[in-house]
Amino acid sequence: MAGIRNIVILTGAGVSAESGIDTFRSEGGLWEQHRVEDVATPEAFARDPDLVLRFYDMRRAAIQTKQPNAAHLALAKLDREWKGDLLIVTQNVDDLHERAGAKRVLHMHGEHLSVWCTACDARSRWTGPLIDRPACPECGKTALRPDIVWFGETPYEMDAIYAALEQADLFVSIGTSGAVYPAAGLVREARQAGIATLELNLEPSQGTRWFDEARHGPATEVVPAWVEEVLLR
Ligand code: BV8
Repeated sequence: MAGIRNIVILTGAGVSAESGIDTFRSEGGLWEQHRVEDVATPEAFARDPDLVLRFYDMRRAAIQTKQPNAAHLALAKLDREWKGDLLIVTQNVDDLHERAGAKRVLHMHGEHLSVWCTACDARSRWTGPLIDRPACPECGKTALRPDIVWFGETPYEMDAIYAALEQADLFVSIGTSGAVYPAAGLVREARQAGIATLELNLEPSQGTRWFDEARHGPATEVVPAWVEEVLLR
């Protein structure tokens, strides 16, 4: 890890798996229980808003009963102690990185605990259900939707992500299958920029060949071990 100053970390559902939050593409995962086209696209929301709202109401409630795991806590420790730049770009829509104490976190696919008013564009923190069409706290209209980036929608803060990548010396991908773009393409951007790349995942991801190094195992084991190593460098 010599010469590493600035780190960009990409996390996916695998970092929250051991906290009891369903991943998407594993056995019995979310996309086995629900078709993406039925619950995670703007067209689905227009076609059957109740189905989509119930899907997100269930998940929003579920994450509030879960706790951060050792991987979240290790990344929060790295965030606290790392003297250089560090950005945790998460595809996850849970708040476990923040509840573990991480500060430099960017949710590129939105957040369960945020709602977006399609009437006034305001985002508000929200912990309850949306199925009963509550009024927007800002404008009072009943036009709230999950503040989640659905398929076909543009991920949040891509400019900030690419800017952080330009300054990075190390790109670490943790707990993601590498199935969804543009997140899955970040490792290629990193590699083309000559940045060192490391994959920490339960098993080889779809993009594993793009990584200089890959360590496979449960996040609660491989992530704390890596954090200790990089803090000792
Ligand atoms: C975009 C919110 C343009 C929803 C998500 C046709 C039409 C329209 C678009 C497309 C199209 N074809 C392709 C696209 C692009 C599309 C895409 O990539 N589709 C894929 C399926 C081919 N992407 C988009 O539409 C994106 N928008 O492209 O806009 C654009 C492009 C560039 C710049 C500007 C604009 C929007 C994508 C966002 C979709 N929303 N989430 C919700 O949460 O309900 S994506 C969803 O999948 C999750 O957010 C997650 O982020 C993402 C990836 O899943 P993972 O996190 O990787 O989870 P997964 O289950 O797949 O894998 C878990 C991994 O963990 C596994 O590898 C497993 O081994 C590992 N693991 C498990 N347990 C552990 C573990 N690892 C360690 N320890 C463990 N214990």
